[in-house]
This record gives sequence, C-alpha cells and structure tokens, in this order.
Amino acid sequence: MRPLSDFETAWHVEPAGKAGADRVRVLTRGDATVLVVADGAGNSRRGAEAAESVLRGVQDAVDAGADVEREETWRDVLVRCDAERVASGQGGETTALVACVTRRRVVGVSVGDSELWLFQGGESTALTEHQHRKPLLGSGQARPVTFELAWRGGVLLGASDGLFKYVDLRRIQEHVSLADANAAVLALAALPRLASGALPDDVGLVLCRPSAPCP
Ligand SMILES: [Mn+2]
Repeated sequence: MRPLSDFETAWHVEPAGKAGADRVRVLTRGDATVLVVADGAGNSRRGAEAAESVLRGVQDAVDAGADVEREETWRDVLVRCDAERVASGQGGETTALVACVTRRRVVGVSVGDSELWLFQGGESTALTEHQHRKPLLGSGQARPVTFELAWRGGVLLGASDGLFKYVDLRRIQEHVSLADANAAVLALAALPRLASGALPDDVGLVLCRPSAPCP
C-alpha cells in the first residue's frame, strides 16, 4: 500500500459567547501532524484553563521528543494532565482529543465527547466511538481510550460536541471536501447556528486531508 501524498490541515474555533472554552491546536514534528481538541466544561474560565493545560501537555510531549506515533504516548499525557489538574487544586474539567496523523496511519486518544471522524467515499467512521464521555479530564478519574486506524485517504475531522451534537453527519460530510480547506472549516463551524444566528455551544474543529488525489 502506497503511503498518502502530502496532506493539509485547517482549524477553527467559534465561541458561542464572548469567551469560549473550546481550544484547538495543530502541531507538526517531522512527517507527523498532531491534532488537538479540548472542550472546557461549562464553557467556564476554569474549563478553558483545563483545556489549555491539555494543549500544553501535548506541546511539552512533542518538545520533549516523545514518540508521537504511539497512542500510549498520548494516553500517558492525558493521564498526567488529569492528575496534575487535581493536584494543582485549580479545578476545571475538559474533554481531550489528541490524534497523530502520518501518511499511513492515525493514532490517538480521547476523553469526553470531543470526537474524531473519518469521511471517505460516502462512508463515515467514528475513530473515537469507544470513548468514555465521563468522567472528564480534571476529575482525577478520566479514562482515556486509544484508537488506531490505517489511513489511506479521506477527510479526518476532529471537533467538539458543539458540532457533532447539533449537526447531522450527512450535512457535515457535504462540507468536508470543499476545495479550500479553510473555507471548509469556516462553513462547518457555521452549521450549528440557530435561526437566531446564535450558536448553541462553542465549536472547535480541525480538519486534515490529503492535499492531492491519491494515485
Ligand atoms: Mn461543548
């Protein structure tokens, strides 16, 4: 099986109110791209801080030269974040989704209901389907669930429940393949908007797909 050619990523965060608690980050190391989504509980300041602690934990692991292609690396990072959050006494809970994408494979882990889906050839697959929606990271009892999938094309979309809970998968699928990846994430982030124009929840999402057709 030939590996994928180069791929592209795009991400967007759209807060429902003034200051949201969804956080998204894309990191690269060598051939690997690491996608992170964290949705701070209660859309609160403490939730936002917990979400930011996940981003820091992932960044620190990448900087420290951790093996980004092993799902255990990310499970350990989330377990550590969970314990540190409790030990700090600062409170705040969050979901966490970490996915490492290479040209052949996607591996990762999740806590809570931030999900990662693969859209390919009219099919949609939830890589995070076995996740535990509770307890959240920061509770001291988070149970990260790892996932692994051979990736041979199609669009990976990681997002908070602000997208997946409010928008039909078929509507999401119609937007993930828009020619311009940045236009795609903006269009996706607008899908949950109510008739009033308000968002029912913060939306944080990250999209990753091959930048050229697979030969
Ligand atoms: Mn949410």
